[in-house]
Amino acid sequence: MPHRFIKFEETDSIAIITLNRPDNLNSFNMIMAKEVQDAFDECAQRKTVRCVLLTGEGRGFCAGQDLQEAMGDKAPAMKEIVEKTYNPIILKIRNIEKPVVCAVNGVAAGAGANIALACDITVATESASFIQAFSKIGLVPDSGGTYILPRLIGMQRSAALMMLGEKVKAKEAEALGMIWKSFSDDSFQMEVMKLCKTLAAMPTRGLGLTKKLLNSSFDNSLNAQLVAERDLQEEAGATYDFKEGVQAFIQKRPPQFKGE
Ligand code: T3D
Repeated sequence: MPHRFIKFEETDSIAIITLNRPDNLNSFNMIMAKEVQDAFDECAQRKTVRCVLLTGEGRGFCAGQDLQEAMGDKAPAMKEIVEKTYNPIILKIRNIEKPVVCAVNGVAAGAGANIALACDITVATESASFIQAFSKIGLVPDSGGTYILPRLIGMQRSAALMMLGEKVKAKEAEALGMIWKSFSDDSFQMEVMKLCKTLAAMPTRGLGLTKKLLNSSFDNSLNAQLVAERDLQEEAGATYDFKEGVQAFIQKRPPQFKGE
């Protein structure tokens, strides 16, 4: 299906979703949001997809909500925007049982920042930055920001970033533990593809189950989490890739995982 505001391609088992409204720093309108949601559904369904990469076209990653659309005559209610745009995107990112990499290629502001932080492994180019821009226009952080950011960097830092709305450069985001790594602008594309290729060649079912465990980690007691690990270990142990991993280890050869 043709897309208006995203690019969607699959290469070497990696699905690449590129936000594609560069003139507005890839800010979200309702159509782009629906296209992103559909793309995640497609990634979940396609067996060939073993890693999802989310990135942006041009000099920005995403400037959050398209404020022109949000303030226009035909603007939906704010509650509807959040419910139909951002909440489903965050849930699809967290619930897809495949690794989701976010390559932050430039500024990530407002909902754009929190979508980036909701991904499993977020990397950024050195010139990129993160801004909890909501406070600057009198809004509260959405897109799971108040849930995810404190879990990444703690309450004090989250409160300061969310109240002050200051820009955090990629290197600082890495040092704070907000993202996995930052790379030089020159090596960024190469490093991103290297990371995605590595993930796409790994035991996808095991990674998906790991993600499920991480999703429940902060809300579970230790007892409940131990039970969840036991149950999902049984599932992982029944996969083709587990058998292949052990065989390859014993035979001292590289494993050939199928993602099954
Ligand atoms: O209904 C609801 O609103 C609820 C949902 C809320 C979720 C949210 O995400 S709220 C937060 C919305 N986002 C922002 O407040 C960020 C607004 N943008 C900025 O503060 C700045 O653009 C940046 C700091 C991100 C980048 O600054 P800079 O100087 O690099 O770029 P710029 O010149 O400001 O922007 C470039 C163009 O993109 C410009 O258009 P022009 O003048 O070249 O025609 C600018 O208007 C446009 N743009 C940037 N952000 C948005 C946008 N257009 C629409 N919506 C945007 N969010």
